[in-house]
Amino acid sequence: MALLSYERKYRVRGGTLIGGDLFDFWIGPFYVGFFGVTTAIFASLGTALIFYGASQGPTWNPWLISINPPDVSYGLALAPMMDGGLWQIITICAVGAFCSWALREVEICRKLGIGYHVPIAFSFAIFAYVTLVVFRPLAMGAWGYGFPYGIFSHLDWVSNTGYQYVNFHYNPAHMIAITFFFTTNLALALHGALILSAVNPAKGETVKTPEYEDTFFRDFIGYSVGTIGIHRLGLFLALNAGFWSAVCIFISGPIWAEGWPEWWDWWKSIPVWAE
Ligand code: UQ2
Repeated sequence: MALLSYERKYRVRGGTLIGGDLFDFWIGPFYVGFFGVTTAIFASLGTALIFYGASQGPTWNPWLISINPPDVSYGLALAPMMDGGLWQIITICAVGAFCSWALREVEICRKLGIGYHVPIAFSFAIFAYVTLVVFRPLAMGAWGYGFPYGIFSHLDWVSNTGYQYVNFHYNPAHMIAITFFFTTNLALALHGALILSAVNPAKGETVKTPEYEDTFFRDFIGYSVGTIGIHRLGLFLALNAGFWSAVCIFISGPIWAEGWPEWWDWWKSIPVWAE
């Protein structure tokens, strides 16, 4: 079915979670929905506040603009607007926009009668962000532990936070997260290359079927994970990368407040070789 006639068939009422038929319409190619409206409101307000904060700051250099969280001395209280309050409201707008975006995906899935894999996947990214700016600051007792909204400033935050735990590469959850990021990269490189090798042939050659893809890997390593399997594997690897990233930063501070290299001292005190 051609895409345009298919769109006519699926662009029907229903599937909304809230608001009934009220926001059940499209603007051009974009589905709106209640959560399209809330996304637009949160995103516009958040963006406007970032520009307002920038206008009150010392620079318009896009690399150096930074909206900073309050000082840790404010704890979990609301801070004055120019002293971290803006960061707090912008964080609420960001979480509101991201969650609205995920729920808009859910409504589109319901309209189409497809699974919720895409919004579930996106929710892992939201979870990682919320861990950084909400869960970990809550667990540590101050909004000041969130990261600043600026290009260079957030890089400085990552660097400083890492060195606070001496060598972040000794963080076991960080090790797991990195391993998942790398393996995600390997899987997508293999998959992208394999698909192109079969369906984007040289001039004069024909497009090859999935049997060729399977056979390549059977000949090569004696195993093919399969055409659905590679997508299950890819989703599994990518979600774990995001999940363990959230774990690795959450345990730094609330669970383990010393340097990560020292964490491995348990290894030296295993009775077999410890005196
Ligand atoms: C595969 C397959 C695909 C693929 C890929 C493989 C036909 C089109 C890439 C090969 C992948 C394997 C063997 C798993 C590798 C494991 C890790 C952890 C990277 O067999 O089926 O479908 O795209």
